[in-house]
Amino acid sequence: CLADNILVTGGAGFIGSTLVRDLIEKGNTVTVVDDLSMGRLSNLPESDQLTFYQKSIIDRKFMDDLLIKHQFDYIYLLAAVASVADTIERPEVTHQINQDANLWIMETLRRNQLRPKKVIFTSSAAVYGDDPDQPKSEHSRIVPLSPYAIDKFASERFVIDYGQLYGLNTAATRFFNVYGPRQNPSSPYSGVLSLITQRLQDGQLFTLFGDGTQSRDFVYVGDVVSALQLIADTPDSNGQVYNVATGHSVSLIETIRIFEKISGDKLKIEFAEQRLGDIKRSEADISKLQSLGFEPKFDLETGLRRYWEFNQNH
Ligand code: UD2
Repeated sequence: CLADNILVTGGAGFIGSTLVRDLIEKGNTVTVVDDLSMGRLSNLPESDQLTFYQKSIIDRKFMDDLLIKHQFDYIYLLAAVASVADTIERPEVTHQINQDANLWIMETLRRNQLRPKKVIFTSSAAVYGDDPDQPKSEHSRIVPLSPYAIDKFASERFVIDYGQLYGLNTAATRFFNVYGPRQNPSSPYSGVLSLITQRLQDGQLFTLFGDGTQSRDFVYVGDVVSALQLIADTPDSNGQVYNVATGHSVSLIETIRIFEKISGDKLKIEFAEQRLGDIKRSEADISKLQSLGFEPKFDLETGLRRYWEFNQNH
């Protein structure tokens, strides 16, 4: 998709900014809307191909004007309150961001007969809840257990059904545990690998909730960004939802061991009670994404090494 005109909501965040950087390197023109609640301006590159608006996606007038003015070729919907805990604290406020704002964007496209080549909504493995069946395929049971998961699932359906009902090209992704450079470790609910990285660097105590045998399908952000663009560029993805992961889960203890090997440091661990609602194991079946030609390029060790080296240099 050379030299396309692309919108990324949440483009200053961890995953969004990695996508934006890649899209710009490929010669595209990119517009980012981000309220900088979790994202950072410093995540974004200096580029005359980039336009940045510090705005919330709940600003309907702003989003209308933007969508009508720019007539984007591709729209990536990444803006969200990404902390599950935050959505449990403030369900109504976060609902406006995680669901209503996305619905409004689809409405604006419909009412103005705007026809991007693809609209991609980014959802989460949270929609699978704590159902113990593993690995999770896109047909697995949906068990949303938090406002976050409910809004993610509803937005997925809205975006995909708008495609079917009103002739828009849409698709959705369900991210598993994404990690890598620029992940923000500022909240206790930030991705565990960003917290471990920080603890390895500052020598402080890392609190491990549970016994460390819980496992996750950790996927490197570079692979996530490749998957997003593959889905955007594949006509067959219309109306489809895809797990984005590696297809392999690794226990937290094993992950820490790999990280210690890479960093050459020993992580200081204190054990604490397992987190309420914590899932024992999370692993994806990625065969649907593989059928589009996707293969993850970074196994956990390779990805962690990249992540570690990035942090040493920044
Ligand atoms: C992930 C998503 C979350 C939601 C959920 C759905 C991230 C960052 N979070 O939560 O948004 O989609 O999946 O299932 O991707 N842990 C510690 N110490 C810490 C922090 C975490 O031991 O300081 C443990 C935690 O209890 C869990 C594991 O590490 O067992 C992973 O935690 P996480 O918050 O990175 O991700 P997860 O899978 O709970």
